[in-house]
Amino acid sequence: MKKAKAHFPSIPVIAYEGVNSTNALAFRHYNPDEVVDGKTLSAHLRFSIAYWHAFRGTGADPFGPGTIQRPWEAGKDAVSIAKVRMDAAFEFFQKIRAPFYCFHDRDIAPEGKTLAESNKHLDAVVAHAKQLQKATGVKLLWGTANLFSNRRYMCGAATNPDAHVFAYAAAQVKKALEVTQELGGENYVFWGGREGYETLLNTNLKREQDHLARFLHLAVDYAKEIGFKGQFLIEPKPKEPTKHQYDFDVATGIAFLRTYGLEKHFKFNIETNHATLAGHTFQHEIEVAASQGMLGSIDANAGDELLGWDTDQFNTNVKELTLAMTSILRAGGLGTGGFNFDAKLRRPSIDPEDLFHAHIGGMDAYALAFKVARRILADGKFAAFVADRYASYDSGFGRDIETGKANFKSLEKLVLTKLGEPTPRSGKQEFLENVLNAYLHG
Ligand code: XLS
Ligand code: NI
Ligand code: NI
Repeated sequence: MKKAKAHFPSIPVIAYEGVNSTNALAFRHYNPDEVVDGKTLSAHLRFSIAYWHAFRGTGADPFGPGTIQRPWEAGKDAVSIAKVRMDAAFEFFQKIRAPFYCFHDRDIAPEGKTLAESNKHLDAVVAHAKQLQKATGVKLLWGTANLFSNRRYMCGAATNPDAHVFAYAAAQVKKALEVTQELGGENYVFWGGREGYETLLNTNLKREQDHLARFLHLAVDYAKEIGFKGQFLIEPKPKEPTKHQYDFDVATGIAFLRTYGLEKHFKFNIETNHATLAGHTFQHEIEVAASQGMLGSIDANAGDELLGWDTDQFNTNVKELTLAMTSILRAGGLGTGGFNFDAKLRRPSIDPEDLFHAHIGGMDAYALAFKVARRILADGKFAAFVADRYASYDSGFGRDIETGKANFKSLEKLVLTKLGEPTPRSGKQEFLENVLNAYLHG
């Protein structure tokens, strides 16, 4: 492959320089080559760049069009522009030291006038992506289909009241699965897009949920048919764009999958900002998924405490990330998943360099959280406290409760004849919060 022209000529490959570095274009905590437990940090963290934000985000908001203008967004036809943009993207992936990227079909190739034309565009750009992946070693963490931007999807895709739209969405996901497989994608994500509703005055909720489940079954069947081995992931979100999104949170997702017999085929892609929109912490959502062996991957970002929508900011809150990391590591990690920066630059952050500062901050925060979480788990102080708190279930009548040997009558007899009144024990929350702070701030 011929050497492409540099799109970020003034920016070097980002190096790890350690905590004392004052170089804004260096990592202070993330050393991709550092070996921890026989594996590099890069292999532990599996960072991924979200194509839609990093290379299709323009800073547009409801009050005005985009502010971010990239020099490579110029040329005659949309497919050629898409290829040059992709060259810039892969240069970025390499310079920021991200081993993975993620995309929606329509992020990487322009939609055509017909489905056949869209598929043709996609094939042309996927061939280019395949070459770039081979040349750089950057891999596809997951692919997905954009089933929410085009006006045909204004009332949903799989949950659209019009079966014609369901059929179109099915055709689009069929192709998205094929290209994800072609590019060696390790997962495939289903975020609900507009799968939800605005008002029950025009909506049959039960039928829409049945249709969503039918759609997911068709996807499972087709993946099997073509031999796609990637992990299927549901990405829950409670609201936005619709008022009531069907995949509200992880718990709702688990119930939905079990109701429709889909639970064997899916895990969860948990996004920090979606967790907070649902009124949960990031760690809560991780813990709920992990409790059922369904933790799949992370969309790494953050919301704003004062704003109630998906602001998709880069997360530099080491405390929040440390708590999340303890749950992820306790669950045995993310498997084929990774940490995908589903996060965008603020509207006034228009320099190409800002893309680097944003991701450096995110990667450093995660790497630091990873290290602190490992220390916390190795020390085992919280684990010992929790184990002791539940110790009454380890033997005697507590064990009988857990194993199903006790019943209401036997327990009543026990209380009346032997146990009497329980002695309350402190939960020691403030003490534990101080222990946590000592890990974070020394
Ligand atoms: C939107 C979602 C979206 C998914 C991929 O809120 O986070 O970006 O990650 O469709
Ligand atoms: Ni996301
Ligand atoms: Ni989101």
